[in-house]
Amino acid sequence: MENIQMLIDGEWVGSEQEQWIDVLNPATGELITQIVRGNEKHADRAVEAARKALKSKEWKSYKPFQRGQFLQETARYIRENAQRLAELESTDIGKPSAQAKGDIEAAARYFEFYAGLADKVFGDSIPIEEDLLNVTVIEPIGVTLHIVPWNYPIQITARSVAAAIATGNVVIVKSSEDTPLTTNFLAKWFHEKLPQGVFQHLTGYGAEIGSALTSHTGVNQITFTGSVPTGIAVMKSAANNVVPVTLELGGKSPNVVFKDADLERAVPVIVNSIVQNAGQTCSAGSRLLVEETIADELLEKLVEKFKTLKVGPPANNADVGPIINEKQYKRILEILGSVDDQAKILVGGEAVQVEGYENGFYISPTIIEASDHDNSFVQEEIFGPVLSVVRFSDVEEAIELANATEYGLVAGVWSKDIDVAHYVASRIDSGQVFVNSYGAAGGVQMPFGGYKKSGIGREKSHLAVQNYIQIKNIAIQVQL
Ligand code: TXE
Repeated sequence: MENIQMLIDGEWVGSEQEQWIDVLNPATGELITQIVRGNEKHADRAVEAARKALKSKEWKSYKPFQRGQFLQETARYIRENAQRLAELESTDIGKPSAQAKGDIEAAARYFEFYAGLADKVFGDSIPIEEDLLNVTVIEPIGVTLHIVPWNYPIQITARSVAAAIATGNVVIVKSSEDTPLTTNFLAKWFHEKLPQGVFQHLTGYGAEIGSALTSHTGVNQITFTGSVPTGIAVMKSAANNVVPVTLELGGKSPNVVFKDADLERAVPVIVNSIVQNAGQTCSAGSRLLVEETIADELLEKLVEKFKTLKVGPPANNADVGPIINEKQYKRILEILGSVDDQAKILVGGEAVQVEGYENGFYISPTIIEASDHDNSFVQEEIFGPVLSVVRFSDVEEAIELANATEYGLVAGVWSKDIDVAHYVASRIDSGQVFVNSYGAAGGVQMPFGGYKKSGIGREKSHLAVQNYIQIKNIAIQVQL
């Protein structure tokens, strides 16, 4: 595959003089392509171009409904190219083809959803006194920076970029050093269709071009998805410039299963919630809290199911793909290697060698039962196909444990008793709670974001446009 160039100020940047970073296929360990190792100078140039584009007549003259039409066309373009985009996403991340296809459709849905909203974001008129016309006017916030991780690149790019363009902003995307392919594909479309500088795509290491961008005084808003420590660093940079952030920082999301739950219904959903994308999902159902009296029965069913899961590359039509890179792979294996007598591995727990793919980073789907909820397996985000289990004895304990981590992104509550389900759902500190289900294939219309260290602000849904607007109050005193 040809090398990937950055899109800055309407030009493709990536000459032989640049430094380059290898991008590997995690399923095979083979080189896919190279990306430019972007630096501070690239960041400066991109921000300058973005500021110019923001003020340009060309972009300002796009009416809201025309921005909506463009976003609709983008959704159509994504669907027309769904097969190719799914292949790129699968190659970049190693995710099974069916999951990659689901990601592409979700990306199209984001563009479609915000297309519909583009001309429906408006202010108020506020009655204050006679002959004073007081109105709020909605303006774009300006230059928006989108720092995207490697686990769902096209979905995460789409959800914030679509909302930002719908509201008339300009956009700089810094894709992950591991997964530039689908954003590069979209960059070519934006390059063709939008005025110069409205959409720019930068590549490189987070600590280099990423941090040059987050600390840049010309950036007006930052949307970041990634780890807690990096999120904190991004927020500190933003604070120096008094710039708002939207942070989505992952979790240790529980499925809470009560004794009257329909286990036939729950088991496949719980399994999918942790093995999807090899557990590398911010909203993964990585914690299972189960009522003591049904724990053995549920765990037996889960172990049985885990044993049937096929681990391997997309080419083998596997259920569980590889871990994204060697660093993450080693980290997960180290965590699994540290199991002591406070925890027991019920299934999995080891590296998997896949014939013909010996350089890929495969780990078997794993269930660990811990005797104590304070155990690090239960507290920390492992970001692999690892389900941590703890038993509880009653409703109050279930709620206490569900809330006993520093995260609060998503939760699932499983019970046929509506009183129990609603009582628990309303007491869990979590941005989303699903009852007798978990996840919603992208959940485009549902507000998504974290309590506690899972983040700040909400993405997806109609609420996300709030991240990308400024409100100006105009008061007109009338006198004749
Ligand atoms: O994350 P980082 P990493 C969690 C998950 C995982 C851990 C580490 O637990 O095991 O994070 O993954 C860019 N300024 N999640 O190291 O460092 C970087 O280039 C600006 C959860 O990959 O947070 C990449 O594009 N940007 C998560 C992105 O930040 C910086 C998804 C994420 O990298 C930067 C991914 C800096 N100083 C990991 N440093 C989720 N919430 O879904 C890095 N980046």
